Parts: sequence; C-alpha cells; structure tokens
Amino acid sequence: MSMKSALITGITGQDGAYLSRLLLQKGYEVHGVLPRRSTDTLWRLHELGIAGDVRLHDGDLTDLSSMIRAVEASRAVEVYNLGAQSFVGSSWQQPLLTVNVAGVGALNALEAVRIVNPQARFYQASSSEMFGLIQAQMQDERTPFYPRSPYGLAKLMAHWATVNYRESFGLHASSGILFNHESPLRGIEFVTRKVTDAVARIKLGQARELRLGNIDARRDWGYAGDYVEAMWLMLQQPEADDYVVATGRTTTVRDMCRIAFGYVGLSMDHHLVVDPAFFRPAEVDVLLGNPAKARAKLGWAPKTSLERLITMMVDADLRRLGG
Ligand code: NAP
Ligand code: F7E
Repeated sequence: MSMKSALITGITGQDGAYLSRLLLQKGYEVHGVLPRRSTDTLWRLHELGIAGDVRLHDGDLTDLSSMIRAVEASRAVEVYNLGAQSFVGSSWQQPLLTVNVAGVGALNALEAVRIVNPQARFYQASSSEMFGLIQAQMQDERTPFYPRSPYGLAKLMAHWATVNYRESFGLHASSGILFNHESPLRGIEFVTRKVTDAVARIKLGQARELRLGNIDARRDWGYAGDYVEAMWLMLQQPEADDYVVATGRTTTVRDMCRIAFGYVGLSMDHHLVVDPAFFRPAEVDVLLGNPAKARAKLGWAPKTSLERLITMMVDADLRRLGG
C-alpha cells in the first residue's frame, strides 16, 4: 500500500517540526514548503533527528505558483498551513509582510489546494490572538473575535478564508484556534523561551538580568507536542470544523517566570527588570481557552502541565548552554 503524503507550510518552525515527527511516526511521507533564506533554518528538524526524513520544496506562501507546484509535487492528501510571520511584537513593525504571509498566504494555500486537489484535507493554524480584547471570560468557538494587532488581523482573514472555502467549494478545511503553545523548540523572541534561556544563562553565570515588558499579561500556555496531535485529529474527522485547543488554565507572565527561576533555585526578584521597551502598542491582557469541543469530538486533551513544560524548557536551555 502506498504511503499517505502530507504537505506542511512552516515545516521549519516549532509546530512544523513536531507535526513532521508525528506524521512520520504515523507512516506518512512528509513534504514541506521551504522559503529561500540566506541561512540554514533546519535546526529544529535536526534537533528532532528528522531533517533527512522530510522532502522539501522551494516555495513561499506569498508565491501562488510555488504553492501550486508544492501541492502537485507532494501529491499531498493533507495540507497543514502553519507558515506565518508569527511574532505578534514584530507585526506592528512589519504589518504588510505579516498580512501578506499569514493572511493572503493562507488564501494562496487554499487556492493551491482548490486548483490542484480539492479532495485534499486542509488545516489552518488559527490563533487565540483573534480573540484579542476578549468578549467572554473563557473563549470558545462561539466567542466573537476582536483582534488587537496586525498579526491578529491577518489570522482573522485566514480563519474566515478557511470557513469560506469550506462553505463555497466544499473543501475539507478545518481551523484550529490554538492558544499559546511552547516547547524547547520555541523561538527565542517569545516570552517563555526568552525566560527559560535567561534563567539558564543566569544560573550558569553568563548573564545577570532578564528584561521583560508586561508581566501582568495572562496566557493559557500548553505544550506544542500535545497540540500538533489535535491538528492531525481534526483532519481525520468525517466533517471539517473549527476547534479551540487550549488547557483551560491561565497564568501571568510573572508566575510563569517564578516557576522557571524557582526550578533552578534562584529568586526572580533579584534578576527581573521591567522594561517599557517591550510593551506593545495594544496588549492582549488575558487569554483563557475552553477546549471542551476538542475533548468531546476529537478525544483530545492536553497532557503536559505548565510546570512540566517550563522545567523541560529550562533543562533544554541549560544543556544547550553547556550546563
Ligand atoms: P514559528 O516557529 O514562527 O514558525 C513559522 C514558520 O513559518 C517557519 O517555518 C517560517 O519559516 C515559516 N514562514 C515564514 N514566512 C513564510 C513564507 N513567506 N512562506 C512560507 N513559510 C513561511 O511558528 P509556530 O509557533 O510553529 O506556529 C505555527 C503556526 O501556528 C503559525 O502560523 C502561527 O502563527 C500559528 N500559531 C502559533 C501559536 C503558538 O503559540 N505557537 C498559537 C496559535 C497559532 P522561516 O523560519 O524560514 O521564516
Ligand atoms: O507574548 C508578554 C507579551 O510573544 C506573551 C504567538 O505564538 O501566541 C503567541 O503570541 C505575552 C504578551 O506570545 C515580554 O506582551 C512580556 O502579553 O510569548 P509572546 P503572544 O504574543 O501571546 C499566539 C497564540 C500566537 O498565535 C502567536 O503566533 O507576554 N511579554 N514581556 C513579553 N513577550 C515577549 N515576547 N517578550 C517580552 O519581553
């Protein structure tokens, strides 16, 4: 029997790496779209030991013809659209790029699927950032959206494009509204990894302080390794749909930091400096997701506590820094 083929945009990112590993374990042939960069971007795939097991196609979400070629060449029956300029902070500095990649790019990915193989199943990486200025204490699939950044705007467009292609063309297109998820493979610009990297450096005597912005912000943080399973489960359902993927627990940046410093026996108060340079033009103060639908319909539940996640990340950073 021939192997199922999957195509991933954003394969070199945090989620792309974990999803590739999951699909390889399930026996898929895994393909990825690789945008041209001047430096090597495969470090995450190398860390997981799978760089040689995936097939990469030159392409970019903003270039429709390259997306069409990638869908054709991969013969994918499942397409996961994870590619994005995903850092909210940068989206105010690069709003048009962010909207072109994360918004218009999703439309290009949907068009490529519609043109080449409308039978292929499609996953869109939607985001809790779409809830922004929250309209309900706990956010679920029915909560109205109120984006607070160019990134949120781009994701909102991509989300509705996914719904629209499902309703217009009958595509099996699902949108996973994922809340923050982290891991040792998280980019260093995001707050959890910035914290765990700094804690490891301070512990090893390589740094003294950690400068952060709004430490009162609250997030619903889960583990990326758990969340990619929900992506796959969505595409195995008979009908496409939208799902919130979250833990149902919210924690301040301050308390997340406390966990990281406490783990290595340091006091946060001696090292943490609040620096207004890291404040955002508009903040998403609180996010708290309700994953009841994913639990009921997909049988999905988070497995990793925030404490376990943060200590896993600190351990990985200590190892990387030679501790
Ligand atoms: P990430 O680590 O920032 O990865 C983003 C990926 O997109 C990278 O592989 C990047 O490649 C690729 N990319 C950037 N520009 C592209 C372009 N023009 N064409 C094709 N690919 C491009 O993000 P992540 O944390 O894995 O998140 C995966 C997806 O889920 C993203 O769409 C993100 O917005 C969304 N999301 C993430 C979270 C979260 O908490 N992690 C929550 C909700 C939704 P380069 O590295 O070469 O630029
Ligand atoms: O910020 C606050 C910051 O950059 C979290 C992306 O994956 O999740 C992510 O977006 C919070 C914010 O993630 C610093 O103001 C304080 O309130 O780790 P973050 P994010 O903006 O929530 C969503 C779901 C996505 O979809 C995105 O792609 O932490 N914060 N001080 C800081 N944040 C950063 N980065 N750096 C600081 O120094």
